[in-house]
Amino acid sequence: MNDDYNASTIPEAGLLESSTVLIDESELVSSGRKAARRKLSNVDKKVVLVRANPEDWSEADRIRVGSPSSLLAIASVLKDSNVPVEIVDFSVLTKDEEVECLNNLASRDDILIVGFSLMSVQIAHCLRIIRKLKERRPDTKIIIGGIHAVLYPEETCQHELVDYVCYADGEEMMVDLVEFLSKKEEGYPTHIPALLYKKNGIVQKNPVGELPEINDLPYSPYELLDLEKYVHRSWHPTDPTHKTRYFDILTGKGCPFRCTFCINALEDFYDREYRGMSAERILDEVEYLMDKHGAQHFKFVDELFFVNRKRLMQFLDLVEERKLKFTWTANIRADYFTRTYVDRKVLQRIKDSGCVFLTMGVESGSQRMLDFMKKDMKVESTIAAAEALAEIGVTGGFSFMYALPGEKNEDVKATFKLIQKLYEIHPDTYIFGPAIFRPYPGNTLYDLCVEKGFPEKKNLDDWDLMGKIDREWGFSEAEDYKWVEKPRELPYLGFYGKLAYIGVQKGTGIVMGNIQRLLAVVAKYRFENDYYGLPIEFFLFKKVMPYLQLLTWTSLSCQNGGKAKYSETM
Ligand code: B12
Ligand code: SF4
Repeated sequence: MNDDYNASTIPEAGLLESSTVLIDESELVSSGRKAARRKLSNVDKKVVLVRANPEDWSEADRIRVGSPSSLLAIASVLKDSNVPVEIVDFSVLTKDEEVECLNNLASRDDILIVGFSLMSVQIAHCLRIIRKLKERRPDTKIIIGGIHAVLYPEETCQHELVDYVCYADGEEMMVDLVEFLSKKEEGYPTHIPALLYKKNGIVQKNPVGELPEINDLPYSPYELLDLEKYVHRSWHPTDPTHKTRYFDILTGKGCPFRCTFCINALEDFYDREYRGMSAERILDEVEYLMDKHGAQHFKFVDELFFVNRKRLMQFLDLVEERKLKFTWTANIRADYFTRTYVDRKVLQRIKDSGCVFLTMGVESGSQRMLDFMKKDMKVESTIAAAEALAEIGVTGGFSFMYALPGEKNEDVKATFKLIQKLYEIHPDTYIFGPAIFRPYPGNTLYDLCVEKGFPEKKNLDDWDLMGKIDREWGFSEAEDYKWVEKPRELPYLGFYGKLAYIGVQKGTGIVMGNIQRLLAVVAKYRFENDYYGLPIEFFLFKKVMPYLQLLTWTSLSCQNGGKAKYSETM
């Protein structure tokens, strides 16, 4: 292995090395072997797996959506066990297609069970789909899995329209459930791990059981998707010239860090353990997708692709050995750019292996706020990351948020100053946000927000916010941000800060770019003087933006919730 630790010239910054979490190689499963999976016979009805649409997604968002990785994982094992399975992804359907698809689903009598993978923003749409299905066919069995079910298993199962809930990995348990339902035996599925069900109206919860070996999972069955709807994407968020044949791959789960706004900080969330595929298994799937589907670009959607350095080095060695030619993007932490982790030499190898874009959650330019959210990161680490990326010539993506409890105006200003600096260091930088922080359930920061008066949602129906979710605030409204002095001004703060400091991002159209340049001077004055009286520029943009958005993606058009946009990059 070519791994010279000391050859670097990378500057050290602050706590860089101490915050890097290395995972022992023994925690990785050995190689790309396939488990001998049991085959079910006589399953004559289908499993339909559904991704509902987040309510705040526009038609423009839909053309950028990644593949439904959780459903693909469940489908891969069902398929391997001879269970007929379909995936219906409402995220890529137009409004008209959606109506037709729903009517079609509700009229079918060949469905054994319908499964949803649920994020909190998808609940409103999911409930509408289930209602329609149950209205037409009350016997349709419904199972809910996904992150919301993991966070709120009992509350989800209590819902009258829900029959089953899976609150951990669902690949193997779904096969057990299909077997149980197909046999039409009396009794309850007491033997199926990670499952909740109702017995005489009372929710029952089975233990999690053993989690499946991640390396043993079959490849994602992309052929179950209407593939052409996903693969024509640019790896750059605003620059369409980087359009390529784009595939999402998940190569590991979990993260050992403890950022208080993230679900991974929950102690009982899979024990915060990282489970990663071997480099060999990853590249076997990469090669398979290149051969079978003509894949050219891969986004490793893991929250932290780089958490295991040994795997990273094996990955780089194998790409070279196999002479593979593809491009890729992944999430990294800014404090990984150190002499002992990703030094210049390793970064050069990363670039040579096809990496074009590295994204990282920076969150804030204020050290006080970084410490508050237990990011375990120094502001200097982000500067060092931008310097390293600039030197090697890889595009950097940095995401930010604001409006956290305890945050002051000067903290937000520090964030924008940092953004300005990142551009100076590395002009080929993309900034996600800064967006208003969305308190998603399942982490300690959310609990703090609730303590401060953020309205808590107690059951699935409380999340049924159809028509009330917007891109600015997510599922909240200004009044919910009790910890902010003038919450109604939050959108202005972000808007004018972006105009003043982010500048015109790559790929922005000429018209839009010139409008932004013109308004930057006014924006700077407003932002620096905290003056947001008569924000006509803001309203003008909001009116004009939807039309301009059709022409191009711009930094200002990406004004959705902080956590939401952030989560795409981490
Ligand atoms: C990859 C990813 C994406 C991908 C793909 C999303 C998808 N699957 O549809 C993309 C980039 C498209 C994406 C987008 C968004 N994401 Co996202 N994403 C992730 C990430 C990093 C990994 C999820 C994943 O695929 N894991 C791999 C699979 C195999 O594992 P899994 O999801 O844990 O699923 C297992 C079990 O939960 C269970 N299971 C899951 N579904 C089902 C269904 C059934 C029927 C059964 C039986 C079991 C089951 O079995 C699975 C296999 O073991 C998570 C972070 C995380 N830790 O989960 C965030 C995360 C899920 N995303 C999040 C958010 C907010 C979003 C967005 C709303 C952001 C936005 N506004 O743009 C969008 C919504 C997109 C959409 N159209 O649905 C939040 C959700 C928070 C919440 N409370 O809901 C998370 C948790 C990030 C975070 N830290 O906050 N995301
Ligand atoms: S924000 Fe990123 S680094 Fe922090 S715990 Fe979540 S996934 Fe890990």
